[in-house]
Amino acid sequence: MKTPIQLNQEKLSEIGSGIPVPTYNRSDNKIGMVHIGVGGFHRAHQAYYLHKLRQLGEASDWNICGIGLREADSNLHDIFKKQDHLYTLMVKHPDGKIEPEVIGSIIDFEMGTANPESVIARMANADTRIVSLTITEGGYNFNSTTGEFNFDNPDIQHELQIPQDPKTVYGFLTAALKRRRDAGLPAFTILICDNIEHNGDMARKMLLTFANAQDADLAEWIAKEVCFPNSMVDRITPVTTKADIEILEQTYGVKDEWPVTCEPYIQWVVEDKFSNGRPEFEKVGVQFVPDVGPYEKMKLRLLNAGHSVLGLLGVLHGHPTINACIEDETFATYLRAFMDTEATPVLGDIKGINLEEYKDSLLERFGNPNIKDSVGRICMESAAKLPKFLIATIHENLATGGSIKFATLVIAAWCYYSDKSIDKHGHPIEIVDAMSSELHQAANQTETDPLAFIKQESIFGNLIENERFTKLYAITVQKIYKDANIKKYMLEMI
Ligand code: CS2
Repeated sequence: MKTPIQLNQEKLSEIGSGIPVPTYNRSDNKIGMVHIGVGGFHRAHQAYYLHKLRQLGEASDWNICGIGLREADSNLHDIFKKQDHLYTLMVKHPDGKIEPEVIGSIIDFEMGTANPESVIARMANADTRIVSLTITEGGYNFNSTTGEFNFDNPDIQHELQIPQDPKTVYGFLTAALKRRRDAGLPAFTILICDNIEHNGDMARKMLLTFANAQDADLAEWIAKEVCFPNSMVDRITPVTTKADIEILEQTYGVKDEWPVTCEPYIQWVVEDKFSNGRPEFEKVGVQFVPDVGPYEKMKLRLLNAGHSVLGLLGVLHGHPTINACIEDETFATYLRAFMDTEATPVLGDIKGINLEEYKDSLLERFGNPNIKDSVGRICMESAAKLPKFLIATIHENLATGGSIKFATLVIAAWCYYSDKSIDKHGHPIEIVDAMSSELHQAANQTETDPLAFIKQESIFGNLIENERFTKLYAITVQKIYKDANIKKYMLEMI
């Protein structure tokens, strides 16, 4: 085997013809977008769309500067430094084919933890016209049930007292916007790319609440000047594995310490309201619409909820991946039954979309055998995800008298998982959740109080007061605690 080529700007021309590389100039260009939270998803989605646009010879003013606000981001920072912010996107097709492409649209990366002043200056720079975010569903610092901003967070308290030393997105955004206002510069757009219904409206409400506590005049200026388009984002992006890095080295001769893998499907639907211009993303397939609401609800309640249904039931059964779940007929049938009888009836009217086709396509995407999306990734941070993905559907079905049994089994499985951290074979499961100790504590009381888990108000709201739900949940959770034979209980329902 030849020595693999280290991915960086200088070596780009040595990369073989099997891998397309950026053909645009990356050195002499402006940064127009600052992105907070450069995980795999951002690199497979927004950065990919911009790369496509740049390959067309356009958008040279819109390059991305990534920002890391967590210590853990310094790993990517160091790798990006070696690789001149280049990385490989490996698109994995269901037939086993892999399409790698080197992406060049991110041209800088800064750590907010190391140098907050430099990050504020970057956002306040006249060239920056959009600040976009993927900081995960749990990153927005609000209570899932009440929707209210959480002022108890010590980082929020810190930045309210010392605005020049921001810690969270709220501190950084207000510091930068204040500087722009004081300099007479136009505001940037705040573009949220996380899986939250009305994500732009939510971010607007949170930022204004925070800004108001800091400086009421600034809050007023932000309310008037900053646009927060809602957006629906979609591309399944599994966690990169060592095997992916090896395939890239051995089959394609490229040494990239952190490539990103994803499915072929990609979608981005955005409301066309921007404070200070935007790239012509429509040229590369982004849909601009007046109201993104129906698209986001459909995606969250079918795709994301569908993932959680498979993930939480699958992890207890011992399925390692989402595609392994779909290969199991019981899981595929159960998922479709959940979608048809519980998720779809409360979706309302989604004009112009054939929901049957959409659901068929989801089963196909989940079944992509080459993707190997681990159930572990899906179960991560369930406390932040499930209120929006699944629990909202239960609430709505309770209000309309609709079916709740498929979703209830998932909640009961989540309780068992949070309590025991083992699958039905007794194999340990690693739980990654900001609320893992609260979840464990509540779940751990199930044997004496079967309803203990759903008493967590910040996750379940007032579900505990609904007798129809509590009766079914109590029976279901007690069954699972008997033998954890999740498949048996799934089969009883389909
Ligand atoms: C997943 C999403 O986080 C999750 O549980 O459902 O990451 C999903 O893969 C993406 O939203 C797909 O667009």
